[in-house]
Amino acid sequence: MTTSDTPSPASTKARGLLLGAAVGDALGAPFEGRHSVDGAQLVRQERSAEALRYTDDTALTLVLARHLAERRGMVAVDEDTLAGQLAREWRREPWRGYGAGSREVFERVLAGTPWAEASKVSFAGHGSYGNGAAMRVAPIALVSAGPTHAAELARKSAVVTHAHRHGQEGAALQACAAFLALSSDPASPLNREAFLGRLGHTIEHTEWQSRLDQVRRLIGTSSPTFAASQLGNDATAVASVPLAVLAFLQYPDRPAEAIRYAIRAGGDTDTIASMAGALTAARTGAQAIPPEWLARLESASDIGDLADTLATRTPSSR
Ligand code: F2R
Ligand code: MG
Ligand code: MG
Repeated sequence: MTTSDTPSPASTKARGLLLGAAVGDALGAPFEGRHSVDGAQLVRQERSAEALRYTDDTALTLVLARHLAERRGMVAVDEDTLAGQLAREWRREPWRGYGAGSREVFERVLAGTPWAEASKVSFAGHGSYGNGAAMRVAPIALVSAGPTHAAELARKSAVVTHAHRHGQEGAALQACAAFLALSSDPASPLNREAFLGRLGHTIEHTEWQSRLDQVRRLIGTSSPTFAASQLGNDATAVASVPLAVLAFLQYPDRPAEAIRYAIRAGGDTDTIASMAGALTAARTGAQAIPPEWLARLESASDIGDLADTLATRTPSSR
């Protein structure tokens, strides 16, 4: 906060990024795994008086955010420290709904296996290409000096649990998108073509390039289920991060609409809505998130305080 107690623009955007991620996760969580979600079901969830409980997505996003906040003046991401912090968070609250591959890595890390070995054991030695590294990565944007740096730091943060290249590239794409959203001016219309072009420049893998081409073609598609049928909406990185980017590009200035679009697409609703919420509210700032959602969100005040701390952190040079 500034001395006058008016949030600085950096603080408002940092709050948007973290709170948008958490509220998207919590609103989407009850629908995770559904083929699709109809409007009436979503309206009921939006109007309920019940607390909005977040899942593993936010739990691990907050671990990474605290990791970055603690490392002021040091290398931004320390893999050994981060692996232990993520694993201990899982042990503290294992009921948040973790992916099986991540659980296996955390168990091994807690038993003393180095993360570089533990992360390679899952999925018959291939390592995970799940979206678990992408879903937690958005805070990286708050300490990055540019989109390429965000992607580099994201890969470092991802590799401790997701040994497969696609798991890491998903995190790199989401972090790069978060950086671009955070540094965009909400007073000017978003240049979607330039945004996608910059993402494509950072992520060179052909599989990801073709997903970005599909996203470009789908902008303006009003049906989230059709978008999901083209881009995928499951718990793998390659079939979820592009849909979150599309939800953002559909509604770059309306976090609630981007989150609704992501949830109505079905599939991995908590995760895709969390990633879309982080991107959209990082651009608009937290004041664009419906206040009635934030009033119901678990730990919203602590999440906001953590965002304020990160907003004062100068970009890491490493
Ligand atoms: N796990 C869940 N949701 C199901 C249970 C929730 C339930 N409501 C509850 O309360 O228990 N959601 C969370 O998991 C996703 C993030 O996953 P993460 O951390 O990447 O885990 P994992 O298991 O490594 O990967 C997810 C899936 O991707 C596929 N996959 C990954 N690598 C693979 C490989 N090499 N070969 C084949 N398949 C691979 C698998 O289907 C994994 O299960 C988020 O949705 C989060 O919300
Ligand atoms: Mg989850
Ligand atoms: Mg999920």
